[in-house]
Amino acid sequence: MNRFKFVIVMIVALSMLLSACQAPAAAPVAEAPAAEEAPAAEEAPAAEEAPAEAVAKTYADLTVCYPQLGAESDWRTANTASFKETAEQLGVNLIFSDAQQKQENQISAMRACIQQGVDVIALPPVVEDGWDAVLTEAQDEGIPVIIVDRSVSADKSLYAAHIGSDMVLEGQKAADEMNKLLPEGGKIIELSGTTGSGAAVGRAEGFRMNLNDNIEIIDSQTGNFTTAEGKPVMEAFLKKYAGEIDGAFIHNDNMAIGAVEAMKAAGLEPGDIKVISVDGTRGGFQLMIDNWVQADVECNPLLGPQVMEMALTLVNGGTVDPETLTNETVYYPENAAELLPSRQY
Ligand code: GYE
Repeated sequence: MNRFKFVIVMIVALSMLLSACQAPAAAPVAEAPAAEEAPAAEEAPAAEEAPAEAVAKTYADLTVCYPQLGAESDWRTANTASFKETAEQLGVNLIFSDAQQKQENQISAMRACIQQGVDVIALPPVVEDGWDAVLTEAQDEGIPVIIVDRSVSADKSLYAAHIGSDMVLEGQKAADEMNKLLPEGGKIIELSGTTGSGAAVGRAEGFRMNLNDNIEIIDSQTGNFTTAEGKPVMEAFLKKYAGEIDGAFIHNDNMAIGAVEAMKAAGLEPGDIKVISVDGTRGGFQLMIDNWVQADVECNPLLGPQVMEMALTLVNGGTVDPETLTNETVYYPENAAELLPSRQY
């Protein structure tokens, strides 16, 4: 090998040696950031999850205020029982009160709950109007309010959600039944629920939407959803319109019970006046079995589980459906006896 060849060989050997030395050096440099990134990426979500898990409330941490509107009907009794039983089963601390159908009592019960710093207020409003001030007070304190059963006229931004029945739809269903019972038309009376309540307003509206033109509502009075007040109203109707009444739309089963007492006292027979009632309570089923009521539009009071679930979602910062309407049907005398034993209210 001459000198020139020797130099070439040495250069090639040296450059091979250099690149061989560089390769392992380059590898760790390239890997290093990846190795650093990996644990960082894994740690990040864990660090975020930890505090969320630590503050997530369970039913046992929850205090729910339920300023019930009253005890006017079997529907209401079942609704109260649903809330109390659900709270007990889940371990929720329930602050319950009975406003005896007075809005001012419901408002002061709500204020007491706000002062106490409850987690959630579930409000079954006796009437639609007049809630803006107290809803604003709850909102200012960061207490979410779920409107239960009847609706409010307040702006939707003042409460988290509404869970309850579609009262307008119930009225429409009642009218459809009346149309079937009086195909030739006729004169009917309406025994309505508490004046200004979402239930009475919605049912009256829906009923008028669907009622045939040949059926005339000759009178409408409130019986405040109670048997005690429904009975004298029906007595007065029967006196005033003796022999004229073909049908009655009665906004709940308890008033229907009172109205039937009045009809019996006036010497009427089942079916002389076609009666459509609302609720589907055991009392209503019994009136169907005895043929005094020809159809009962279901209104479901068992709202406790849904409301508690929503309350928990709200305190944990979750989003909820602003409007949850209950699925309901219509019951008839034909299978009332068969269904009565399985009725829960
Ligand atoms: O129909 C009646 C009760 O608001 C849906 O109130 C409720 C009504 C129910 O007194 O029986």
